[in-house]
Amino acid sequence: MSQPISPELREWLVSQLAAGHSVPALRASMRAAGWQDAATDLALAQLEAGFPHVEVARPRRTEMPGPDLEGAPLYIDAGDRRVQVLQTMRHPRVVVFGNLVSPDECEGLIAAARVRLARSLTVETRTGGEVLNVDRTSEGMFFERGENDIVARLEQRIAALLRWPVEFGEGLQILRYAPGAQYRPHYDYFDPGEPGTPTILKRGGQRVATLVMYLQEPGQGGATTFPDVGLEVAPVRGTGVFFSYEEPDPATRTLHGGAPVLAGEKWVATKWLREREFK
Ligand code: PD2
Ligand code: ZN
Repeated sequence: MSQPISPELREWLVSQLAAGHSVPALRASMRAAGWQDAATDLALAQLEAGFPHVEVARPRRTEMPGPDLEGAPLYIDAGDRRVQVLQTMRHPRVVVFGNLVSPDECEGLIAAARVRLARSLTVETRTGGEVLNVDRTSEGMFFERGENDIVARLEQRIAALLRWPVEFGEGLQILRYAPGAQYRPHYDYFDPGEPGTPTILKRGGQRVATLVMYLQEPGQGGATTFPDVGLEVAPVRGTGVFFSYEEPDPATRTLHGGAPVLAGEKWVATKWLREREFK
């Protein structure tokens, strides 16, 4: 039936897991080394069968997306751009970035998205389907990953900035908020208690982090709010707010919302990061 994994690979996997590397990180390393995901999954499953003490099925999440803040840098080299670190918070983990998206990129994304807008749907964890959500009065659309040059460039930049593989990200979502539109406070992870969640998780696992990038600032209102900690991030064009959540749990304090736009139009791009490859 299946081939046993080689002693060398087994030894390497055990040492990596023992050193605290997560299964997603191992999968990324193995992919970089040319392994197919199916082979990786098989190797990890075989390892689990032989080493029940190694938690392969539900590892402690030791690796998370996020910028390298070691040494309290003011700037981070994100490959093609020097991104500013404007503000950081530990719990919840929130980082506000400046110089993240250029004015041309903002305009290009808006122009490509505008013609494809529809009233925003959210994933409904009750069924695993998509529904119109009264809590979200914006309009939106999704780009495929790498769909056009701007999207591809931005995805590479985000991967470098947040140290998370491009393949672990969902397609970029664009939202437009007209005056009065808002996004009531919610969590971005999928509620583990809902019956539709296991179906959703088959594709890429849980969401573990969010990056909201501001493409057009409204005249007034439209902050991204974190009600648990009283934080409001101003929707300044070209900047973005990153937050991460190790567990799908309110204890992460990542409840957040989009405050009502009071004047003008607010446009954002959201990138959600999953724990595994999102195919
Ligand atoms: O547009 C926002 O500020 C916002 C707020 C909360 C976006 C999202 N959530 C999201 O896209 O999940
Ligand atoms: Zn959200």
